[in-house]
Amino acid sequence: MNILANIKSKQNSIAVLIDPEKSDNGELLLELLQKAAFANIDYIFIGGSTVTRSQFNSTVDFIKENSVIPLIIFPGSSNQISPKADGLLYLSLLSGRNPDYLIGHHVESAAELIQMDLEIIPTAYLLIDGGTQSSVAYVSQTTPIPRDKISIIKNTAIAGKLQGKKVIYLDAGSGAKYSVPIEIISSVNELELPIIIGGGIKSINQIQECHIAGATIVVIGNKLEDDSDFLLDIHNYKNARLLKAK
Ligand code: 1GP
Repeated sequence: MNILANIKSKQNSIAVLIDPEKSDNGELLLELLQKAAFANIDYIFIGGSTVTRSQFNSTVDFIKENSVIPLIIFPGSSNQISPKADGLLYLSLLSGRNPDYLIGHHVESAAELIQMDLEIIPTAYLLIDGGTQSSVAYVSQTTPIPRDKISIIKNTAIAGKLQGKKVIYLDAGSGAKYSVPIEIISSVNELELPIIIGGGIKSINQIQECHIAGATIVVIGNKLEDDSDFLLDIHNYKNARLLKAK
């Protein structure tokens, strides 16, 4: 499957984010994958801020053995790469000014990555203030863009588009108190690139608002760690949208 073509052709998608560091319980992970299949989840994202290579590889193996949902790497560092995944969000943390996350990790993994049969998706990654200090902000030692600075956010996304990024990921950070504001999504949507939204999404209402504002993929992480039955609500939401589209 061509992942980018699939992303472009499918609005109203939902991704489940799996952090290998928090997924050492095989039974729970299996249950999550089964519920994700039932909910018709479009993508599984895998990645985390502080994951070891062995944790990463064993979680990729487990997911691939137990799920057919496309697996996309959302890497926190250069060691989070695997040819067994279906695609990789090749993130440039454009909201920050830390060269390690703009080019450093990319150079570290380049020789290995180019040998892998893995679809690379150049992604403008923008951290937006979500009301708490996120792991990404702490680990990358960058400051998120304030949530009321819409023109800075839009200009950063435009710069990403001009650099050739194919996707824009707006992230309020895992466990954010406030998710990315709807006005920001609508404004960035004018660039006509697929938009991924994540961070602090905990309700169907939030998912729906993001989709209506133009989000192509909404990512759910934390909420499912506490309550995997939320996938049953997602199942109903997806079915209702499908019926409407008919
Ligand atoms: C964070 O976009 C993801 O990078 C998901 O955030 O864990 O808050 O859902 P949550």
